[in-house]
Amino acid sequence: MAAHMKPLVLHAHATGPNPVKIAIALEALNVPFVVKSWDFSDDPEKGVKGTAFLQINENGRVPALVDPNTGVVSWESGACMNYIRRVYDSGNQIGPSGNSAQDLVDFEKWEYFLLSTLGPMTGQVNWFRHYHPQKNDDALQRYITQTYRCYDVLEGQLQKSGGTSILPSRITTVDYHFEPWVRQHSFAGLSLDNYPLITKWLGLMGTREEVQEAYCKIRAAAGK
Ligand SMILES: N[C@@H](CCC(=O)N[C@@H](CS)C(=O)NCC(=O)O)C(=O)O
Repeated sequence: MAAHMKPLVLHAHATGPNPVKIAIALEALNVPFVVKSWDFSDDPEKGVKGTAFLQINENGRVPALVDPNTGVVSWESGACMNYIRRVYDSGNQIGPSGNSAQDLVDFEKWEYFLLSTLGPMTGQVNWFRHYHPQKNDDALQRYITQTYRCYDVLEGQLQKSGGTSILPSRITTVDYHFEPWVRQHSFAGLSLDNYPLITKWLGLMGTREEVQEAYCKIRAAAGK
């Protein structure tokens, strides 16, 4: 990256999975960035539902990514990731490895599967397990079943690479999207015992420098 580049600002949370994906991608591309950590309150200065943060993202959720080099502000992890790829991955290090119509669809379908299904289903497990004020076992069970169904689909896909990457060709942002959600399985009370390839893939992801650095920066910004 050019030495004169100003660091991007990644708005994040101490433990929320979605900002982690963006930190991993920025690390992979050596794009300089700083992390600003928020809590989930409506505190005007510190919370994602407070006035300061709502000026960055009117949806009141992290990640948000501010790029002082271009003036672009993005939010929704899918949009942040696509922005990073368009602007900072001109050598295509982390995008789809092939250029055929099928390669591009394969890449997008796995990203969308995480963004629309595995991530939100896991999020609902977390909600009904940890935060919902009334006990609701039916809802909890529904989302547990749906998340395990997603794990079944992912386990099947990982057979194509022997558990080394979600797209068989190489590690891409698809892996970065999945990593923090799958890593939080135990917080959601979910087990990987029936998923040997997911277990292998998660172990390999955890050894990667861009992943380790991303978690370090997000934790440090939150004072953890
Ligand atoms: N679909 C959004 C989800 C963003 C999201 O839900 N972020 C969580 C943290 S991982 C959040 O900010 N939660 C705050 C809240 O629920 O109020 C994305 O992919 O970025």
